[in-house]
Amino acid sequence: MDMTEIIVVIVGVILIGFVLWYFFGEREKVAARENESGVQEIKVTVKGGYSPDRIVVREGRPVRLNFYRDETASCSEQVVFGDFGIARSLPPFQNTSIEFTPDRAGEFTFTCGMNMLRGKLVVEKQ
Ligand SMILES: [Cu+2]
Repeated sequence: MDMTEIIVVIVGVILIGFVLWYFFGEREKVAARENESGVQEIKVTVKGGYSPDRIVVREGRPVRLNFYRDETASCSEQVVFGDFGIARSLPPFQNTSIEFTPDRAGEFTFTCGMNMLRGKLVVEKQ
C-alpha cells in the first residue's frame, strides 16, 4: 500500500466510526428532576432532534416533559409516545408540556409524527 491508500483507509475507518456513533451511539442520557410536588420534570429542546434524547424517569411517578420546539421545520411539529397513547403538536418557539405517569418500567421510544426524529424514555423500576 502506498501512502494515498493508507490515508484513504484511515479516513474510511473514521467515517464508518462516525456513522456508527451517529446512528447507534448512546446520546446524552439525562434524568428528570423531581420538583417539590413530586413531579419528575425535564426540558427537552427540539431542533433537528431531541436534546436530551435519553430521558430517565422513575416508574409510577408523574412526569412532565417540557418540549421547547426551537425551529419551524415541519418534521418536528408533532411528538408521539406510542407506548403511552400520546400524540401532541408542538407549536414553534413555545413550550409544550406533556404530563403522564409511566405505569411500567422499560425503554420507550418517542418520535416525531413521521417516525424520523427519535428519543428514548427510560423508565426505571421503583
Ligand atoms: Cu419528522
